[in-house]
Amino acid sequence: MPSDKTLLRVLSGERVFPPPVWLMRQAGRYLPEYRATRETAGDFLSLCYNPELAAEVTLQPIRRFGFDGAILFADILLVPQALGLDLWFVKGEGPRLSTVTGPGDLAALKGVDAIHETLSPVYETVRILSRDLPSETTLIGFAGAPWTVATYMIAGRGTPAQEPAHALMQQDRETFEGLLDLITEATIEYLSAQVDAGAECVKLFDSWAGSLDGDAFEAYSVEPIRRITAALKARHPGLPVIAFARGAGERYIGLHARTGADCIAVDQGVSADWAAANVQVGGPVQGNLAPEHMVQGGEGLVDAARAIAESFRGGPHVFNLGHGITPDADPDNVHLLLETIRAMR
Ligand code: 1CP
Repeated sequence: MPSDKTLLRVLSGERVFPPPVWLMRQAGRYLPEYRATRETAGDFLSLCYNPELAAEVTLQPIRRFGFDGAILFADILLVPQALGLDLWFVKGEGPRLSTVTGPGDLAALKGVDAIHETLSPVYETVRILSRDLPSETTLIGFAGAPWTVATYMIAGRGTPAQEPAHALMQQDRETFEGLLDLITEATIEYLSAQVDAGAECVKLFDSWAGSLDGDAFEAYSVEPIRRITAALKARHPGLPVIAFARGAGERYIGLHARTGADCIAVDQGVSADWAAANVQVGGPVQGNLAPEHMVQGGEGLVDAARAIAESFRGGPHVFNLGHGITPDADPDNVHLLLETIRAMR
């Protein structure tokens, strides 16, 4: 019997039209119910580590919009915390972490086996969701890809061009590569535990892949993603993996084969027509509406969304944004997007 989960069908290579839809950061500050639950939790990290409330905010956009995929509510920075770094959020600014800038800091991190102690509430969130989600909704687990996670661990915060991570790569390659290896191993264990708890596919977010060039892109974005994907598929045969190497540009070509991922998520830096011709030939793609449309709405949103669905309609496509929905997005525009895509024939 074919699955009623359209997202899983597309990830397995089937063409489904109109395509399944979900949005990066679909649970978040643009939703009043999210802001209320976060208030109840106290702060962002307390929300991430409270399984009942984290499951609640994951379900909120599913109830409101009926997306085809539900992404676990958590954050990519929980892994650094589980490895022993301090993590906190400064209101209006973003995350702060204690840093890894040399061999001593790397040696002081916890071993991979220790991560579950911190991360077990996340697995409980996944268990609640796999019980409570509608049967047609696919549960997506996720983690940051090693390069992106490393950029935060090295800089101690988000940085516009990831300079501190590039500097460590040049000045102390052994520490840099040791850190990437540790994150890679931890991510395999973390995602594997999410799958054991009920995640039906997983996504790796390499949000800062675009700042790596040439050989560094292959060595530090592609190769860790390939290792994680291979290890997960060995343990969980048939598990679909989505890889998002944001900013890859023309290096999206061939990325299915180079990473082993089932689906490549593309950002709005490449056109949908280009991605259909050059990336979708390798397998399913996800993307790539510019998030600004969710703020602006109107005919611009309708036209751009239709054009993207048309561009990708010849092959397997998961409709999504090119990056996360922003806090100033209007929830009514999300309704408009879903109506537009679901009315297509
Ligand atoms: O104030 C708040 O409520 C916190 C805002 C917020 C939210 C809603 C953060 C802080 N993280 C999240 C949730 C989150 N983060 C999800 C949950 C599920 C969903 O998509 O609905 C996911 C998948 C992430 C992933 C994430 N966190 C990424 C990768 C994707 C991307 O957007 O590029 C990154 C880079 C982070 C780090 C992070 N966490 C939060 C912020 C503000 C940031 C970016 C920090 C920076 O670089 O300055």
